[in-house]
Amino acid sequence: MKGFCTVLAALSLGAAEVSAHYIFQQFSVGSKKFAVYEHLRKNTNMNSPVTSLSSNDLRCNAGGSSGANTVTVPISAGDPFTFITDQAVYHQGPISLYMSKAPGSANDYDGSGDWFKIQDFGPSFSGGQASWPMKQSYTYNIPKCIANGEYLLRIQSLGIHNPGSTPQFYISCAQVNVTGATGSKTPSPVVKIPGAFKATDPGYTANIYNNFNSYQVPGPAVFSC
Ligand SMILES: *[C@@H]1O[C@H](CO)[C@@H](O)[C@H](O)[C@H]1NC(C)=O
Ligand SMILES: [Cu+2]
Repeated sequence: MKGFCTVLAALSLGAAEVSAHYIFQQFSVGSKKFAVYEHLRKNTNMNSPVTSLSSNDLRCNAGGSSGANTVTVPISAGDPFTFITDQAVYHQGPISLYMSKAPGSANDYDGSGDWFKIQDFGPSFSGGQASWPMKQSYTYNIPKCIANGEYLLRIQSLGIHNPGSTPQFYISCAQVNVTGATGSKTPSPVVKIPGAFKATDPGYTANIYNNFNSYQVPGPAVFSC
């Protein structure tokens, strides 16, 4: 896997400088783009993917268990936010967005509580070929019906480009303070991370190169208001 990625990176950069993986490192709220890692927890692994389904690093990546160096950003319910990478996502697979409410402040929250999924960016199919949403930015909106308060907002790119070897998780968490929400619904279904993903999930074991005509994104059903 390492070799494969290095070759890809070298090809795409065409230079001696070989970059690590794409990293979700920047966040914006509406059209306001913040400094790299200002509101995202910084990973300590150059975004070398998390591959263990039982690791706490699945929550907010290696180094992401603490928000001590991260500033929580206010966001109005219903407003758009964007996760931005340093270079476009280049591994095929789904992108998902999750939220988990901090019991107190987001800074102190390790992500051990309940998570709900608010969006999947999956493939589209045409003539037996899948097209994956591999981009440099992913935008969605904070649900209006959740409760106000501080949350971890998590993006996950699941790399399933090497069928037969372990799929890879590329993750970042933002810390957001939701205001103006109605609190009229309790998000469900919820899952724990780790725990949400199983080695038997069809969307985890899928072979994207062989008769690939449908896909079920791993994790819980998407919650919507
Ligand atoms: C979150 O918003 C509430 C309501 O405006 C405010 O009282 C609280 O201080 C905010 N928390 C942070 C970390 O900004
Ligand atoms: Cu890779």
